[in-house]
Amino acid sequence: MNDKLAGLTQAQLDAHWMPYTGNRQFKRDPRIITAAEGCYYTSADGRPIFDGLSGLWTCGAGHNRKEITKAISQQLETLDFAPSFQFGHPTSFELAERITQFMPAHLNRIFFTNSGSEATETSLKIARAYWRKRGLSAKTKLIGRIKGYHGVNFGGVSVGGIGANRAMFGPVLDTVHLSHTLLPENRFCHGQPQQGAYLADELLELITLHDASNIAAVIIEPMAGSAGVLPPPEGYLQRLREICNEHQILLIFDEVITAFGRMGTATAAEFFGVVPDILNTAKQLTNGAFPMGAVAVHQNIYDIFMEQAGPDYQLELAHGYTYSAHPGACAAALATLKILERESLFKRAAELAYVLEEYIHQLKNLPLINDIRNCGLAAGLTIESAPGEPLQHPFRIAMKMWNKGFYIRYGGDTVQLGMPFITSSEEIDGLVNALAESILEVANGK
Ligand code: PXG
Ligand code: PLP
Repeated sequence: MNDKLAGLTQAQLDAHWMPYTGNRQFKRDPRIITAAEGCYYTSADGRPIFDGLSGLWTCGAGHNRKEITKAISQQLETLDFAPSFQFGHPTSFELAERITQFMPAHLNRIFFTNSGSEATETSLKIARAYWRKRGLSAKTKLIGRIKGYHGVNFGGVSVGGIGANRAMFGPVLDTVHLSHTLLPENRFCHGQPQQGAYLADELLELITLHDASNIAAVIIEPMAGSAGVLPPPEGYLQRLREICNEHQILLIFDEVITAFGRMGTATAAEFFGVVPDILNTAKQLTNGAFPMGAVAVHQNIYDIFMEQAGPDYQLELAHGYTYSAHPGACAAALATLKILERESLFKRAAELAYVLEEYIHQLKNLPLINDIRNCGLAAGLTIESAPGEPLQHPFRIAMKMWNKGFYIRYGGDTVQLGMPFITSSEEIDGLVNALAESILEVANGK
């Protein structure tokens, strides 16, 4: 019976304050994963569990890719750690140049972090420092968007637009937010909605109010992930880009979920045809096998830092993490990019995106379903609230799915899917059928 616990004691369970988890519920009824291979986990009680979210949007190439784990172990056996402040190791330079091959033209200067949250902080600090280097030190204000998720550090929650992530933590940075783009008229639309490009013009109002001379950057997820998979309305990103250009405001794309294949392309910038000044990545970069983020910066921005510094031994940017460009992470990323390319996994994700789109919208007429959205190999469903308990239905649906052998994400009033790029149409069909069953069970109070 207790094999569900993988031999753990209650004291061990209690000792770990788990992130973004209902700790009390989890420790009463743990969901422990002990192994993974391809698109499947093994649960502690020995069941195969289909990975409907590619880890946490991390493992598109499938789990336990030997090429990646070997590259990491070989690298660690040769060089376990090297300081990346003032000294370097070959793999980080090789990786930086390799990443530029996946980025839009000119986003060719790469700053390494260990997570998406750190990528956010790095991009916001570079944006502010850039204007200061240009003699425009009043340009400090940061603009985010409602429903945006940019990680959990103070900069990230300041520009972030999910109330629950900010509510408990007191004053944050001085930021303002654009409206989100989830419009009722776009419910159940397939892919990018037609309505809503006009929402980008809100940036003009913010500029009127705060003045461009005080604004450093706008940061958005080109397709919002965590809030429930919100593809941008047609023309919206283009309009934001134009306004940023006209008013000398940097545009930062947070592509922590979208970069390296989720959209069926290397980046969402490529998918939507809009190029930011700074592009943040993490997650899929190492296929989840090692923590790493990377911030791709336009060469013109980098050049300003190089030109506007003192003697050449002086720092151009007082910023960096102990583990920036960790050798193990660099090896994992190089091996991941090789697999993504060799197996044409972006193309495969793009093909599967059509399958997901077709299947997921078949759930439209089920009870509790208020909206369904899809873009790339990702889908989000908005679930009707239980009276007085807005979070209960998604939680119960996800628990039913776990019991049926499927891992999906639930959060807020949504459930989300983002299966590995190596999955099959049959597996997507199986997942969507199980989801339909689970929704019906919850709707019927089972
Ligand atoms: N930006 C974006 C757009 C993200 O999606 C982060 C920054 C922060 O990355 P780190 O590595 O610090 O977590 C994220 C992370 C989910 C889920 O289930 C999404 C994230 C993290 C965990 C779960 O949707 N996004
Ligand atoms: N706190 C202390 C006391 C430190 O010495 C350091 C790094 O040297 C940090 C925090 C930051 O750690 P990291 O570079 O891993 O982000």
